[in-house]
Amino acid sequence: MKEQLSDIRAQALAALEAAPDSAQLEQLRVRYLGKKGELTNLLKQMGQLPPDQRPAMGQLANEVRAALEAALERRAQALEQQALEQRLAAEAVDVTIPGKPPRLGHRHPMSIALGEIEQVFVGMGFTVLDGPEIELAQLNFDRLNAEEGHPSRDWSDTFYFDTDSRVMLRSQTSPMQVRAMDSMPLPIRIIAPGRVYRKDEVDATHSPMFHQVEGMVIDKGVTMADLKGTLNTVVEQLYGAGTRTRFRPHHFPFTEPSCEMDVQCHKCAGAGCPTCKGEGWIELLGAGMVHPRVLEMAGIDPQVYSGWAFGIGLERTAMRRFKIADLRLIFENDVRFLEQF
Ligand code: 2U9
Repeated sequence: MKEQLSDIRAQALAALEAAPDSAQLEQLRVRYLGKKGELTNLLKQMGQLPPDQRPAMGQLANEVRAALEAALERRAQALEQQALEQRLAAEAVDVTIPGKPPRLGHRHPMSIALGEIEQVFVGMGFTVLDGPEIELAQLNFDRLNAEEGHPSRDWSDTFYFDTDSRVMLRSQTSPMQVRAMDSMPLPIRIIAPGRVYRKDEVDATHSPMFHQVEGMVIDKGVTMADLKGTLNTVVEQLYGAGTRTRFRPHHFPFTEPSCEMDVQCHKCAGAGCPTCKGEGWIELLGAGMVHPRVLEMAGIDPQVYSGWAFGIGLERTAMRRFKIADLRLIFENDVRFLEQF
């Protein structure tokens, strides 16, 4: 029996040590230590031994059992460790692999052009205002001295929401200046950039949605000299010192007197070339002294206060600035176009 015990011990220890995985380890446990296992079976035969040999054999059997259990435990731990190492190796992240660089976007040319204009005006103490694109015709037309029957109010020019022409997509950002006059303390120095809408067919120079920047100053003693001085300064900051300008008389319902401002063609210095269509000058913006009736309607006394205002189309400015030939490119968002800025 002693021999049998040491055979089982030697066999079992060798088998346990070589068990390739936990399933086979479990099979070995059942085979040697289970209820019907080899060691258990042997112990059952202890009764047949002479009584004086039983204690020694019992002790030996217990030692074998303890040795097998310890070997089983060791092997189980080793297999567990092995499995963990395999998993760690398989799931390892190589932090030394270079990352994929994110594709950086580009600022849209309109956004660049607007940013430049805003920077100049903010530098002169103007506040930038933002406001609703769905407006009351009251603020878009009436309060700007374009009363019932004015051609710009026509259904063929304006996007109305209702049949009695009271709510519309703003056709200019001027209602923002009206809102400012109604809500801000005087003096006022503001610019109002944003989208405006007019019923135009799409082509290389027209779009039913485009952008304007309008601006307005209201204070005591403001004159046409302030208008010209300020706008000349803006032009010099945008187009370079010494850029020449000229002012031509014009008509707008909301300003009196009104004018248009041209800049001298940068290509030919006024001589006339294809860029300025032989004119020597390029039309830049419209402006004028805020109409006394517009001030009155806002509850501002035109005997005490006066103001000047201007409006500029942003797409045209951006197209000139970046030599963009077709307006539609600005709105199509083709990355091959946008990547160039
Ligand atoms: C108030 C009073 C006066 C805004 C002005 C213009 C002249 C002008 C055009 C430029 C090209 C529109 O985008 S465009 O088609 N605008 O020429 N706008 S003065 O005058 C105002 C605005 C608000 C209360």
